[in-house]
Amino acid sequence: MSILLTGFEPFDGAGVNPSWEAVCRVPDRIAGHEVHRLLLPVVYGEAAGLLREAIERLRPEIVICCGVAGDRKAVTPELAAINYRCARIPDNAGRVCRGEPIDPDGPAAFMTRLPIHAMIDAVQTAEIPCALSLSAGAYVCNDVYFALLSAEEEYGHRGLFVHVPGAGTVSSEEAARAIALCAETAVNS
Ligand code: PCA
Repeated sequence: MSILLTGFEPFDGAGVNPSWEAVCRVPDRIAGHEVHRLLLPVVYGEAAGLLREAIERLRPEIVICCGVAGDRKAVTPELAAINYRCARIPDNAGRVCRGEPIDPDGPAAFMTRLPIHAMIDAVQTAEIPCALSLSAGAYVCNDVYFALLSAEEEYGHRGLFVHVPGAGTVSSEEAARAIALCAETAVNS
C-alpha cells in the first residue's frame, strides 16, 4: 500500500505555506507503507490536474491533501468538497472566481469515504487540537479536494483533505504528527 500526501505553495503574499512545511516533516514510511509527497500550486484547475497525474502514476491507496486555513485554531479534517469556486482573493495565476461550478456536469458535493471521526479521535488522543470541518471552502483547497474525491471511482484510492492552522497555533511538528496519525488510521481501516 502507498500513501500520497500533498501540500500547497504559499499564496496571498505569504512566504511559506504551513501545509507543505508539515507534509515535509511526515516520516517516509507510515505503518510500513511508503509515503510520496507532492507540492501543488495554488491555481484553480492546475493543482487538481497535477494531483490526478500523480494518482495515475503512483496509484496510492490513501491520499491526504493538506492546505492551510489561517483563521482556524485546530487541525481540521474536511468532510466534504463542494462543486463550487468562490473566493475573495485571486489564485496564484491571478484568477478570481466569484461563484461558478468546478464541473458543470458533476454532483453538488462529494464526502470522504475515510473514517474521519476515528482520525479526529486519534489526533485528539495525541493532544493535538483537532476538530471536524464540514466544508473545505470554495477556494483552491476545495478545488483539489473535489478532484481528489471525484477521481476515487476511477483509481480506487480513498482521500481526505486536512486544513492545518496558520503558523503559531500548532507547530509544524504537531501538524505533521496529526497528518501521520490520520494516514495511520486510514491504512488500518
Ligand atoms: N489554503 C487555501 C489554498 C491553498 C492553501 O493552503 C485554501 O484553503 O483554499
